[in-house]
Amino acid sequence: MNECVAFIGLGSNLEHPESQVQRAIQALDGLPGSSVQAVSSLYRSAPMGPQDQPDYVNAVVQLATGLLPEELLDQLQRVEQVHGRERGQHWGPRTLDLDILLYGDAVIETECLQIPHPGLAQRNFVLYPLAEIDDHTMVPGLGSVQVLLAQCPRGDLVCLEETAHSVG
Ligand code: 5RU
Ligand code: CA
Ligand code: CA
Repeated sequence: MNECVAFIGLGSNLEHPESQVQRAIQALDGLPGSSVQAVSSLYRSAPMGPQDQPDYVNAVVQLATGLLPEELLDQLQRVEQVHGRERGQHWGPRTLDLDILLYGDAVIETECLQIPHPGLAQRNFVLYPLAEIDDHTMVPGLGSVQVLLAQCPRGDLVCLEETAHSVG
């Protein structure tokens, strides 16, 4: 199979965010033709964008997958549904948000999918956990995670537990 390494951003700020994220990591490992290769620590931070919502818990996983980007997106949206995600206000609170941050070195811009994820370089809650897994990873068009991280203030980001680890 033609396997690819993708990085997935996880976020939750409703209904026990830490357990939502932990369960989602298991769900990602269970996706067809996919396995989780590394998991970052969990991080807590105040909401960026609309502020009238609870703090978020975020993490990043490295996923080896045989799914194509569109297939992976479809699967991630299913997992969000299973976790009771309701489509409410744009950028509003959610039980689970799963974003494809990177898919190999692919650059994709369609109606439904933008890879690399457009907010990646500005979002501390994405860059810090991503760098924990592999700060040499290249973001197409932008450079290494390490360099982006050096330009991104840590802000109020709190690491809940140093739990980053490789799997297998
Ligand atoms: C505007 C700026 C809108 C940054 C969004 C999360 C953004 C969030 C999250 C934290 C959103 C998109 N804040 N705000 N973690 N998602 N801390 O996952 F990210 S809405
Ligand atoms: Ca999303
Ligand atoms: Ca998001």
